[in-house]
Amino acid sequence: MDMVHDYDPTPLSCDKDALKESIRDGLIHIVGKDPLNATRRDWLQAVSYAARERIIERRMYTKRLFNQEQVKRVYYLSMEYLIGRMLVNSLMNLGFYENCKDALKEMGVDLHEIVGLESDAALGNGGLGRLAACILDSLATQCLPGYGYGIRYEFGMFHQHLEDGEQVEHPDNWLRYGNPWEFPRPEKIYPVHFYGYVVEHRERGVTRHHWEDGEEVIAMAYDHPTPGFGNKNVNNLRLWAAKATRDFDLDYFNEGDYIRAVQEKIESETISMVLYPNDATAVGRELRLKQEYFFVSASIQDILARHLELGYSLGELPNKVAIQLNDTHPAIAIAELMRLLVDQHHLPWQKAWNITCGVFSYTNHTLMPEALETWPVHLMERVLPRHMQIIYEINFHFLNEVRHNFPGDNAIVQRLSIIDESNGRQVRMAHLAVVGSHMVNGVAALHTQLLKKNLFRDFHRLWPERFVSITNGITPRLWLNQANPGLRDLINEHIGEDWLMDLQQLNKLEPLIDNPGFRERFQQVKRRNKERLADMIKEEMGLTVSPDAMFDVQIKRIHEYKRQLLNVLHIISYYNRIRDGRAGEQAPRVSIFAGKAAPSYVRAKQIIHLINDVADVVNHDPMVAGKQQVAFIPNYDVSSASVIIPAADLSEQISTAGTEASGTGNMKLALNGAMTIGTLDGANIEIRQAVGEENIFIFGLNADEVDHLRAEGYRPRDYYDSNEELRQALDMIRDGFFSPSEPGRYRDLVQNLLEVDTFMVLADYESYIREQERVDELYRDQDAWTRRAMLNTARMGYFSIDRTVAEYAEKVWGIVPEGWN
Ligand code: T68
Repeated sequence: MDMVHDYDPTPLSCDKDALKESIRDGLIHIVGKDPLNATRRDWLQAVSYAARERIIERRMYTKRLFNQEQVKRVYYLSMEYLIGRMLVNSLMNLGFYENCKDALKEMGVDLHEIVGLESDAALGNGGLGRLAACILDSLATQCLPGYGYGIRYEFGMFHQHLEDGEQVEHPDNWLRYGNPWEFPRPEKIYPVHFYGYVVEHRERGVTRHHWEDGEEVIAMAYDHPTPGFGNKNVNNLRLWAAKATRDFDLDYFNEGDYIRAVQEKIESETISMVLYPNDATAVGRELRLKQEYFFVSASIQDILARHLELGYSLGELPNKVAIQLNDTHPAIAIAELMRLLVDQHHLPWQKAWNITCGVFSYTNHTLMPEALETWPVHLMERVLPRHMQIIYEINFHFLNEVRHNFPGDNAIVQRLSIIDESNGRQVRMAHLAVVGSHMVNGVAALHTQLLKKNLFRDFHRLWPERFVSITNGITPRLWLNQANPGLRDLINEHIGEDWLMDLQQLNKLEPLIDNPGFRERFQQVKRRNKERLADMIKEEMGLTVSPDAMFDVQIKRIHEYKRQLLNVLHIISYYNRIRDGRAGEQAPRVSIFAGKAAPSYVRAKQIIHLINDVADVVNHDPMVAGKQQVAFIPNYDVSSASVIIPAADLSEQISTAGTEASGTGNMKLALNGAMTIGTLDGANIEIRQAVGEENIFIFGLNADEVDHLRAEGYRPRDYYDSNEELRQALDMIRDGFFSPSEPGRYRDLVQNLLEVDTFMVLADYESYIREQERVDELYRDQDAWTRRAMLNTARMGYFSIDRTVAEYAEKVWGIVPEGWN
């Protein structure tokens, strides 16, 4: 037989006529439709296939090159990827968006009209999942050999509907129409084991462990090639779907108990059925632990198989493989790699441990106690009995090291232990992650400082060199180039396109702020973006908002620490000022919210309800007509973010200092020329440094002041007693002014603010209101405002995800670009 491995196709042409032919062929031969009566969705499928054919060719070459060059690879392990729509991204990254648009046009199809039919790939909750997607874009764009691993959830992030102002969740059946961007790999399958027990036996003087009985599920790979921008590099995101072992068992067909076999199939396949919609809280459910182990085990098996297939030895793992843990969700990977090295490959413990620590590193995304994952020892023992033993052994060696370093200090041993004995015996996944990694990073400067000072204080004493700060970033390809074509074109006209790969180039815009023509164009772009958003609000909610007003935007998950309530208190106070004739000459404002609440987070859902109740009153009050409006845009996702962000004038980043690890929405909004009002929290601090103090509105307590106030005994009621406007706003909420049909609706919410107020909303109220007055004043001078907004865009270069990823590559992964262009 002929050798097939040097088969080389002629790369498909990307010119207009070739694309036209591909699209037409795809429509007929893949989608199976007659062009004469194809629907818009059929065309969408056909175009997607035309892009897919070209992506996969490049993927093949990239893979060949990486193998040939014997590169070191980084594997990003993440439970979440918040990708959004793929078509425009693919066309732009591949560089034939325009050709494709023209090709379609000649066939009577408008590309703009079909892109909106694609479902968002919403396999994530919020910032953590979106960061993973931005990192994949950057790895491919920078020709870095980086691969994502995750779960192919059948149902992603729920769809949020509003019914009478309340959030109602609907399932996200994103695969309903098929997914042209994935390649199922039925041959890439790995068994994943749960439950059972461990048997020990001696073999030539060593104890061996066998994990026996229990259940087995098959993980099957689905590949999602991820093209880089401006090059021909295509990396891969491999997502695992759970399949019943029976599917792969021929006996299945000959078996009597057919119904039971099918039931088992359903039970196994539940593992990858649905994304847990919780952000910033840990889920203690067995299914969640099984999801985590399921994708981790398949990924580690796959990584080892590739490593060995390429002819490397296990000892070379740290030279050829880096694995990044996106938070602790995949931290069980540390125990899994140890299990495979020790139990299957029979490496001695210490050798296996050195390899493991050399491979892993861990990104922490939160300090909040409720978000720190711990698993009850009894649960871990039942579901993953061998891993529990391995964790004990890791802990044993680790605690010996601790005792050696801190002789006689028993308290530190307890504090550092991977097992928390104080709380019904729990495995602390963050401790496992730190112990098994050679690098641990926070996601912004303040966050890393606080990690060292609080959560990982003792670890930092033990291993100071293990901790680094790597500030998050965002991809300018999506968040400026695609989302804001008006601003993109304006920028390109003046400084060219180099900023797409080197965002620092945006500083070349700085001198243009003194150019009145440019300022006017910048304003016009913002205006058109606001009109586009106003159209969306009209279409989705039936609300007419005026693009003349300031668009004051808070878009993010609904959470107490993010303090949507502080924003609401300002809205109510402003409303009262207008009604009492105390407002003076204020600029009209539209307060825009969007965001989902975890379905089980009662207080967050109540906050959504309150925002909508306030909106209802404000939007119907003739006394404030033309001066104030409130809009809660339902179902916030990557696609709606791409419309809202370019239209924002003001960006609300108002979390209690010390609670938001970084934030990335803050970066997207500032990059698109919104001014920030924010606390000294997360990356806001670095944004202030980058854009300059005059170009950002900072208010409120800083992280130290929050600590001190808490330590000396915070008394929220004092603020209520001493500030009349605050008192009036809170009384209105409490007494049912915004919920006349149910006056007691928010009584407990207000009560909680007065008595507990964990996130110090009342303490920051006054300073927030004052800063909002400064915002208003500046906004009324449109020219001055535009200058500052432009400086925000010009100075956000640092927050490119390419800078972030380059830092990981250098400081953590030890990988270098391997390019072909
Ligand atoms: C976010 N975390 C941080 N978590 O809140 C944000 N949590 O400050 C930061 O910018 C971002 O990560 C990226 O670093 C999250 O989004 C989650 O979504 C999450 C999901 C499951 C469990 C816990």
